[in-house]
Amino acid sequence: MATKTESLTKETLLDWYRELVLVRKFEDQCHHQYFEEKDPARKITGVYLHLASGSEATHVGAVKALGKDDHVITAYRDHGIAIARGTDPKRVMAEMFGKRTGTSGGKGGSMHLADRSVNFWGGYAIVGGHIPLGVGIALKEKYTKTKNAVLCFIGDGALNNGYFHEAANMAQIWRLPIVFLVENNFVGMGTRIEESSGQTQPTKRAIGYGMKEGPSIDGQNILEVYNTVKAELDWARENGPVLMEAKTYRFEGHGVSDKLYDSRDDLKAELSVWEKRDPINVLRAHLESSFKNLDKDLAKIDAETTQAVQEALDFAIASPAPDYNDLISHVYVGM
Ligand SMILES: Cc1ncc(C[n+]2csc(CCOP(=O)(O)OP(=O)(O)O)c2C)c(N)n1
Repeated sequence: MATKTESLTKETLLDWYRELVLVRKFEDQCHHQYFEEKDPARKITGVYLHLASGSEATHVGAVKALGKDDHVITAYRDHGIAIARGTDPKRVMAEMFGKRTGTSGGKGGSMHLADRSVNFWGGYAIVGGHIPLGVGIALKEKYTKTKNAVLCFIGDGALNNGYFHEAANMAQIWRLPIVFLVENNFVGMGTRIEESSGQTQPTKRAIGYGMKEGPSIDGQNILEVYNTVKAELDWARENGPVLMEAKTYRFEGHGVSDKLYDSRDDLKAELSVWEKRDPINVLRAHLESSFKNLDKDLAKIDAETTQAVQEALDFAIASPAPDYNDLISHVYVGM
């Protein structure tokens, strides 16, 4: 990898490890609450619950590369991105439960998490719909002459959506400070990239817009994600947009109710290969090869993350549901 790498302390790496584990446990709990919990009062409802287990290093590593005043926007696999950006897991869990204390007052749910206080602009269910919004945020930053940049996650499937083409072109014309990070998990719902895309190397699409073709990296390795995204954000601040790719995998189906891996031998075989590159284990192996006597630190992280998820769950369950006034508020801006 050509990117300049920063030397990272043991504390930083343990902190990232804590976040990877926290996000995995948080989503495991969401899965349980959505799917297996029989008591309606303790249930996450909704048609879909999209988990990102397997992709945590891409999400957490890229978000850690952002500066405080930078921005991030994504599609519906957004739980880990919110938590990595600093949104309290309690508010994220409350949003999953549709409670008033949630990040969007319970009106958004899993697919529409957002937290303006940390420049996390969502969470969008319409595939590709967030891409022009990300470009709009980058336009604002360029127009007001800041050096803040935008990180816009994009699924490989979303690259075929018209929103992407129009937004990418505008971003390049105006040389906007935005990194389009393609989270390539090789499938959109159950459709393989080879079946949906004439150009299966996502970064090559940049050429059609005269945009910088960014690197293609290992999305399972948080260090590589962090270092590369940081370098590309810095490039984008000065020069304009970049289209880069992190190769990663989705350990669950498209949504938790989706039994895709049970019915597709091709994907089942691929999954078993990617599971050996679980991003949590990749970072753990790096930590263990770099530092001695980590047992106590790792045990503490295990206990703390279990407790944080339990506290988030207790908070969500105990929180009030929205009432009539919530229903009629935030409908029109300025009313
Ligand atoms: C405009 C639009 N078309 C179709 C859908 C249905 N849909 C939801 S997710 C999805 C696949 C997207 O795949 P990708 O962008 O690769 O993201 P991934 O789910 O792999 O993270 C589709 C077609 C939608 N939500 N919005």
